[in-house]
Amino acid sequence: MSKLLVTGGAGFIGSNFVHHVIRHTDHTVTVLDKLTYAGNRDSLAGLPANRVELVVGDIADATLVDDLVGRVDTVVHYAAESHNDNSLDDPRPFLDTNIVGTYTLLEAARRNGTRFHHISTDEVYGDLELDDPARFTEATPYNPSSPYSSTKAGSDLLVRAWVRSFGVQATISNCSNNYGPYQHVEKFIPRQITNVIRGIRPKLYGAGENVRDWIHADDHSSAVLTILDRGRIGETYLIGADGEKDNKTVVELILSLMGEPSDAYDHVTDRAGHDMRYAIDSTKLRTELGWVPQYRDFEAGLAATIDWYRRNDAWWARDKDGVEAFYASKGQ
Ligand code: NAD
Ligand code: TDX
Repeated sequence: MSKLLVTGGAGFIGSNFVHHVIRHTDHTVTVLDKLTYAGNRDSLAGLPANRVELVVGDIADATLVDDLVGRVDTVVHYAAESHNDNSLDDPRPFLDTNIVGTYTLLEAARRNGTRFHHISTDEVYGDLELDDPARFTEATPYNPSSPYSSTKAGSDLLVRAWVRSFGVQATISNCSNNYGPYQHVEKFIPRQITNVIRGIRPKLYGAGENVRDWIHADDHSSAVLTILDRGRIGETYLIGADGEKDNKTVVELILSLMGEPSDAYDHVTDRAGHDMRYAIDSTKLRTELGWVPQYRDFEAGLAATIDWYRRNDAWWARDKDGVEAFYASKGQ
């Protein structure tokens, strides 16, 4: 049994990880989360109080972080400003949380000798052409495009430097696009599902040819547990489940699963600097650590996600109007 500190555990992937840990291990979890617009304490509702504690605070608060890190065996660092569109509007919080926050956690892990796992994204590698046979591997050079992905790249490099210079016991994972329950309605899949529920037409940026490599959040969680169990210190592991789909295909699938005509969507203003394609080669994680994804049927996973949003209107309704007003102001 281990004591975990999960930063950002009230966000989308962090809360899915906390649910996964409670279901599949006997670890206890302290969540450190600032509860920004993206954090929601209701995402942790129903979890056992003797195993999950929520501390509301900032990962850049050195005193708080040092105290919490000193009380656990392992830090799993999910907290971040995570949305590309927001980073184009106001990059500053991305620097504060993704760079300074990660630095603050690393210093605490260094002082306390605590095992550290850093959660990152495939976006640090930039993008691929649609017809490129290549996929990202651990050896792909960093080439981030947006303020979001550049701050995630910076945070990854800080982790590598703290391993090399100070001997911090850290691993890194870079995962592809996640879908599943508890994802904020600003993101692509929940935005379109909740649009259809509200009678709003889904909104596709540009031509909708951009490709994302979808993985269920629960598979991301099992991969992270595998790395915590068997990962080699100082190593990076790419996490992906061979789920490449273009955005147009995903919107059309959402519409048809929800009983609407599959062409009932609008093309809107494209994202500035919009990455064309992400694709992960997760051979290292699969062959060295023996990880296998469980959600192999995207359509079934998407149908279950649609069902979750239909049943949990109260979880997302508070955010919907504000998000749509923000996008409308940008012609999106
Ligand atoms: P999210 O925006 O849903 O959640 C982020 C959480 O971090 C929120 O609960 C928020 O309140 C918290 N937070 C933000 N700033 C904080 C601060 N200064 N101190 C403490 N807590 C703070 O994000 P997500 O989609 O769940 O992403 C989680 C992590 O996974 C991020 O590091 C992201 O880069 C990475 N990632 C995401 C995806 C994806 O598809 N969403 C894919 C690969 C990697
Ligand atoms: O309304 C929309 N219409 C649309 O066409 C929105 C919100 C998005 N899109 C497109 C943009 C992307 O090509 O859909 C794709 C997915 O968009 P997002 O959900 O914003 O995700 P993305 O920018 O790919 O980044 C996500 O995956 C990698 C997460 O938000 C990041 O945190 C993670 O690092």
